[in-house]
Amino acid sequence: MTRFIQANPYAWPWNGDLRPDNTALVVIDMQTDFCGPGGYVDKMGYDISLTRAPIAPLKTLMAALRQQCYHVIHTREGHRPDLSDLPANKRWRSQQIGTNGVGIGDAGPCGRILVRGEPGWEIIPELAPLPGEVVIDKPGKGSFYATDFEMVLHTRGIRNLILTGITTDVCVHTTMRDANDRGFECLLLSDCTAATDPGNHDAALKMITMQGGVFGAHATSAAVLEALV
Ligand code: C5J
Repeated sequence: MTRFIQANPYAWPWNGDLRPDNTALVVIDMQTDFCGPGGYVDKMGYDISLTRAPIAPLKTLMAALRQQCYHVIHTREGHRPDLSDLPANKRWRSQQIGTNGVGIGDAGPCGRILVRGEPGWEIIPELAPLPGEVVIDKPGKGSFYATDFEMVLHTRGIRNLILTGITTDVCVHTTMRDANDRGFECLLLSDCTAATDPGNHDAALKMITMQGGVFGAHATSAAVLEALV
């Protein structure tokens, strides 16, 4: 039996082979530092109502997919407390905007910014992983670089990735592009992702639709629920 989700620019996945055991919901970086008051994005002066917008639809979707036994995998961007995995240029750039020189690794209202173990680095309670769900800790924007994400996907026989989280144009897109190059079939959910700039979110969606779906496709969480639940 084949099964498809209504998506743009094609009904997803390409081959209709959509099952709980070969498909994962990937929830990227829903951490206080990216969407909570006093976190990194808030400190930079961006509007966190934008990055908080995916929380409600994602919560509904996660509950529905968990009930159907789909894989749920979470990621967290963050660095070791000694900052030995933080490139100097990444740190320097993070200190340039709106933060009065306070950037990644420095103390902020939610602890040291994007440092593993600090309150701001934690996944927000509304979307907390359940015991047994895989959490990938990544030092970069993409979920594959310097992590065991690909090994987990292969070990579990996962071929299809439903990508959600923040931010659309940075960590979600980087992960999608990299996953696509590795042969995974990717779907990005427009209402379960967000950027710090709405124009960038829209542009990131449009990019996906080029060349017949250059990195995969995008859809809404409603389309997923309609097809799978
Ligand atoms: C950023 C992310 N934007 N999770 N990280 O720095 O997208």
